[in-house]
Amino acid sequence: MKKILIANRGEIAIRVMKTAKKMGIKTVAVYSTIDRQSPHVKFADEAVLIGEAPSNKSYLLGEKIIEVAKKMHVDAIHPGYGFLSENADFAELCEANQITFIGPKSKAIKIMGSKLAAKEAVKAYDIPMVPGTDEAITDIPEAKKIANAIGFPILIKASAGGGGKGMRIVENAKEFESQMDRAISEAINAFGDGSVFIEKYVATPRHIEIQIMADTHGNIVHLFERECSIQRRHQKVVEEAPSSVLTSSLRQKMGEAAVKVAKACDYIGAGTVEFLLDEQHNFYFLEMNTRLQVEHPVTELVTNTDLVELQIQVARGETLPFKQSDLKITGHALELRVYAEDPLNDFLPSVGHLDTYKLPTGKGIRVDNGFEQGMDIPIYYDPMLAKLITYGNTREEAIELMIEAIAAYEIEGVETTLPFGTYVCEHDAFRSGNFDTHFVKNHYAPEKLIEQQKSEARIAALIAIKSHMAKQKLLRLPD
Ligand code: MV4
Repeated sequence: MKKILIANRGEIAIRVMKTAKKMGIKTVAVYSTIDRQSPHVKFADEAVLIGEAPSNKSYLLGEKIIEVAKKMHVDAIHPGYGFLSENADFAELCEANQITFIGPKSKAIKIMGSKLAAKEAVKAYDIPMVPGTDEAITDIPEAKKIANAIGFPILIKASAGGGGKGMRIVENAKEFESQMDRAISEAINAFGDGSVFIEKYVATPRHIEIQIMADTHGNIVHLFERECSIQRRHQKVVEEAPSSVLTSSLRQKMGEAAVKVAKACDYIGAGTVEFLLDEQHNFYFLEMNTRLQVEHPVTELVTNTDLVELQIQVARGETLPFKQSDLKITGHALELRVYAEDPLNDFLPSVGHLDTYKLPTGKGIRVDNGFEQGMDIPIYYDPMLAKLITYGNTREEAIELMIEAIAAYEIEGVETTLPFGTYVCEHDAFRSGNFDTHFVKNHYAPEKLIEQQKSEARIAALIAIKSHMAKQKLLRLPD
């Protein structure tokens, strides 16, 4: 593999190119008109304009990207996350054109893209799943009987959904029919597929996901968990590894279950198996993400691996360089997604100009960044500027370092989630490890952030006055 095309933009395109360069592989960037001057274009060895700013006129144009790949004689395409990364047709199109898709086979993408197909595939593997139905509901009265047997509240989920899209909570039997009608018509509208199923609603879960890696020789390992419960409307904001609630025995059980899920769909490459963990620490398989995830760096830091390098090695047909027993967790890593969103204004996108943009540096600090000072933030794409990642010997160390790194990160011109990161890191519920997927809803309000910022400003002022007075005293000492 001498040359790869990265079918993505921003921080992840750069992240992938860094590893490619380290491995002596040439890189080709693709870009839209608005991204002409973007860092990912400058970072690549070669770059090709593929279309207009809207994603469906550039980064989502699979055929156009294949055409560029052929013209540039690339051996493989890395899709990053989002865009074409979980598009089974695109994976197939790559292979049909003798270009390696750095990811799983289209069959695995297809299975996991359908929640019902995923349940069907893992059925024979003894994977714990939330009580519910495992076929599309066609008979509503029959489904209501099942719902009554499971007990309310229940959750209706769209088979074609995922990542929280197409879900509906039903509190009691009275609402069942009307909610079911709505869920089906929403699923038809959103996904063109009205298949829905029901599950018992797990009210206060943690979201724990397991990173897996599989080669083409039948070896599958897991690289332990990431705790992703700190999210807002299904958008993760803070992630960490390891989770402070898993015992080593639970970790091993969840890891083994994740490996079985990968086996069930003949998985190849890097993948993530999502679980819910309830208050009694029962875990349930939710879905599998068939891509490299945004939050992969926390796993890299605690396992001392390079997941992109492993993806490329596997895509070249190499055997995984380690066995399960070679892997262990060392230290603790935290990731904050730095979005150009205003935490004081309902996290609305705060697009604009980056008047000042300076990254924090230092031991234990990693920034996976896609932006630079002087840039405008395009309105067309996800407003994530960077990921701020810290690593320490302990969770406390990683949290303290995160607070320091946020303070050293200089951004002027747009509002960002940096202050929200400080808020989370200083919150007792987060620090104690005692939180669930409702953390933001339960513990965050803009007023609290303002209050925290005021009290920090007061403390800073007090420290300044104290040190000023101390100096005055020293100066006065001679009299
Ligand atoms: C659930 C659930 C409770 N009970 N399923 C949301 C994303 C998708 N992967 C599945 N999700 C959920 N499924 C049952 N049976 C709660 C969620 C959920 C959630 C899961 C992980 C992280 C954040 C979440 C936020 C709200 C709901």
